[in-house]
Amino acid sequence: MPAALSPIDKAKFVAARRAVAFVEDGMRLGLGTGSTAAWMVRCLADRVQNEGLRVTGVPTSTRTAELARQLGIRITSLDEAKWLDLTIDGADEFDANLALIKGGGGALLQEKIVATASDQMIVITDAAKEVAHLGAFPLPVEVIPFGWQTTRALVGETLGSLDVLGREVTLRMNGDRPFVTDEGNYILDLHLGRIDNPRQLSLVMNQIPGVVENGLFIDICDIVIVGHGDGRVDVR
Ligand code: ABF
Repeated sequence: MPAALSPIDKAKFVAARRAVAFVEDGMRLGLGTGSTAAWMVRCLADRVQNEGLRVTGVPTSTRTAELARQLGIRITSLDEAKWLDLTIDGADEFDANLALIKGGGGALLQEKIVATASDQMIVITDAAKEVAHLGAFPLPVEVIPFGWQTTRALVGETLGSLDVLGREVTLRMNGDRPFVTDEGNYILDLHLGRIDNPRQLSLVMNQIPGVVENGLFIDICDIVIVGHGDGRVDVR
């Protein structure tokens, strides 16, 4: 374990290290995005270097691809890999049903495609991500730039039709310009506070013209590993 980690970094590190223990020689892996997933890539690289573990990784963002390359992990495309044995990724929230909100890092589209194309998904988190109800974290919705303001209005109307009223829908910014995803799309953040029916909301959101994908992961995550600042790890 790296020396002098802050409690939150130790929590992320121990969760990442526990997840990497599930990796077997020859696996095709989905490599997640975010600070916890970055610890996973580092721990995986250690096993590759020290044990000669042979794995092929499909990154879920350019920043994960760059980190994996730097650390000597063989990477390929999802089209090349076709199907994956295991995806390990972070999350912004998870509930008792292992439903997730993801996309705070802006990579939800590739993350959901890669996680869905995997036999198993392990989410690595810290205790602060556990919630009774999803929604305190703003729900990211990826939209194409064409007509995004109309799409935002339709999202608001759709929320109204679901009696999710008076909630703010904001365009995610990067400084004074819109945040742009690896696919060149924009992200709307839905400040809902609480999502009572995440499955329904996820299905309805993706019917809106202009919406590409949303950050609700329903029935995708198989295992959640929760790290703690004292070094403890819970596997759910
Ligand atoms: C990524 O991990 C995103 O979907 C999610 O927003 C992020 C969580 O980041 P961190 O691990 O830094 O809290 O998969």
